[in-house]
Amino acid sequence: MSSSVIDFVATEQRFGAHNYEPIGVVLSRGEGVWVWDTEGNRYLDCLSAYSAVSQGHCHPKILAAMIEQAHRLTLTSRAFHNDQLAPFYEEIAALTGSHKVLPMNSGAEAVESAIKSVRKWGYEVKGVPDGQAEIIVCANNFHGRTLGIVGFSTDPDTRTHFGPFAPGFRVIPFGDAAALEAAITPNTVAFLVEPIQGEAGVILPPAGYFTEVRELCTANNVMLVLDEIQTGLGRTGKLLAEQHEGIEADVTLLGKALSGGFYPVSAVLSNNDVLGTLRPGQHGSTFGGNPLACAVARAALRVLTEEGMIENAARQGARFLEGLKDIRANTIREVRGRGLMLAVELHPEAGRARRYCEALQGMGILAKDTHEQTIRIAPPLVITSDQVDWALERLASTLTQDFS
Ligand code: IF1
Repeated sequence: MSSSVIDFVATEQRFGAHNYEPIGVVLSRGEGVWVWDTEGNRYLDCLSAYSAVSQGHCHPKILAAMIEQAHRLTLTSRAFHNDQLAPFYEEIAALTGSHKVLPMNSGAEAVESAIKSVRKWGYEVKGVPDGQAEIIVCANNFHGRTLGIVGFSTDPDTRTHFGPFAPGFRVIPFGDAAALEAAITPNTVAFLVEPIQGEAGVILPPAGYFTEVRELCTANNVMLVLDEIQTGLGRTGKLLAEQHEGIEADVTLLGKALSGGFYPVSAVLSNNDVLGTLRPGQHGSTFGGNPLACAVARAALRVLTEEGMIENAARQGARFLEGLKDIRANTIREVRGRGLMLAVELHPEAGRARRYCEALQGMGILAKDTHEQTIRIAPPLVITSDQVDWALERLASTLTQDFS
């Protein structure tokens, strides 16, 4: 690494909490699918900030909306109305077919807010005895890093030495409808699940699983809460991943690309029952629903739909998946994904996925490993066929090498 890169990294090491181990690149500029490091080297971003930059880096229309609003009004608190929140509500409710919206900031805040809301619904509408609400979650889940959420994580790195944790959660295997049926009790208020498990390594559900899940939740008056913070907003080739399953959640969680990567914006979307239980003073946030966040989110949703990004994600995702499956390499155990949410799982004897990500960096591609053996591939939804082919060439060249 050059001396300037070493300086940046050394300073981060010196002052920063060491809770990440970034790939050795210092980025300074982004545009569309491309990012540049401080040395001027260009990379195709195959992570998109974990699907927060789905609209492409520094999208000019989202930038313009942010600048225009920032000149006018950024934060009022919810003690007063502002002129961006109502249009944001109208536009996201129309786009997603939702009845109620709760605007928050980070994805984890949306998840925590959904947990509070479904519990409150359980006590006040379903009639669960106070303090006994149960929420079912899946093994290998990832829903954020707050204490409440890591309390029901099954990943030791995510939860070890952060306890004690809140009770009221049951863990079942992902993809097993019979396990869900067996775990439901009269006190179950919700099933919280990712349509595709992202951090677990892009784990797709078995065909028909969510149809059974939907039927079980309806039959048992259990709220189906789909965490679409990573899978939503076009990432899988449809607006929401639930559409691949032909079902509708009772509660949908959005974040990340809801702002196109410009600002933390998340939202809980639901039918009236769940969010309708919240009364003034019972939940809130300093920044939730602020005019700058709403203006940015409105622009992010607009470009996503008006510039055909969702359809492009379906088209280019199919091309990318096909191309990955065509790579003949002994290192590859499985290629999987939906839309532009893809993953290449390596055989254990091929060595750590991180090593291949480091080699990809040298080929001009930035990708991220997850759980030792899997390389995630999630470029911005604006990627073109030529750029997919460009990436496939370099992936093939790297994956046919052996870094064991
Ligand atoms: C990290 C993972 C991805 C998410 C889903 C909620 C949240 C996330 C499905 C919380 C956030 C981020 C967090 C970030 C890395 C990244 C991640 F590797 F951690 F698991 F994407 F897969 N639901 N995921 O994926 O949203 O509070 O972060 O806004 O913590 O390292 P957030």
